[in-house]
Amino acid sequence: MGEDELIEKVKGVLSPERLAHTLGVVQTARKLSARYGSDPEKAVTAALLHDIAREHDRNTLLQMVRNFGIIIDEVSAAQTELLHQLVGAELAGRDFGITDPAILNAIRVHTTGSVQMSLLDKIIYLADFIEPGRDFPGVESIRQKAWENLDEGLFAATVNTLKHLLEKGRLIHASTVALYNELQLSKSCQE
Ligand code: DGI
Ligand code: FE
Ligand code: FE
Repeated sequence: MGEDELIEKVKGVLSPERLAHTLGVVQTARKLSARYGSDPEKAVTAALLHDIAREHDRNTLLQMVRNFGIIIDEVSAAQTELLHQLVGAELAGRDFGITDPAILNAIRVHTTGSVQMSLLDKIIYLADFIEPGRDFPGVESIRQKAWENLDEGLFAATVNTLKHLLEKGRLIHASTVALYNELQLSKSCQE
């Protein structure tokens, strides 16, 4: 499927607001992949598909988790918004014919992040965070860092997420914590 064909198909599953966000992620992912020397085609495909499961309600997502045989942990089961990364990767394969594991993994970890993220995983995670439609406090500084140094951008985004989750009293997924620790460890090694 070419990019235009993918866009047409994605339009069918996203609300206008989510589509605008998705196209922002595509634009940012394209720029980040040029900046950091990643395959732009893979970045565009992963960006286009990253939120294809985002519009489904909790029951539908849980049903899909069962049907796809996805094994989920307690925290993902309790927090609906953590399910769409897992279901999204399966739908990208089933409905959009994506077989490239690099693209599927970037979708699968785009919300929580994970340890040992690939360049593509990091680009999608960050593009999702800083696309032009995002306007939360602190986004400008994360944008700047993401452009200067990918891992510093990633660290800033992860810290922002953790603070936000703590403030709201939400559950924190183990992958979010693991990413934070990994980045913090590599920072302290450099000091
Ligand atoms: O799908 P989007 O809204 O574009 O963005 P996303 O896939 O990054 O999902 C964002 C939401 O996921 C945001 O409200 C923060 C939340 N999130 C990220 N990590 C965790 C988390 N929520 C919980 N409960 N725990 C996490 O570790
Ligand atoms: Fe998402
Ligand atoms: Fe998103």
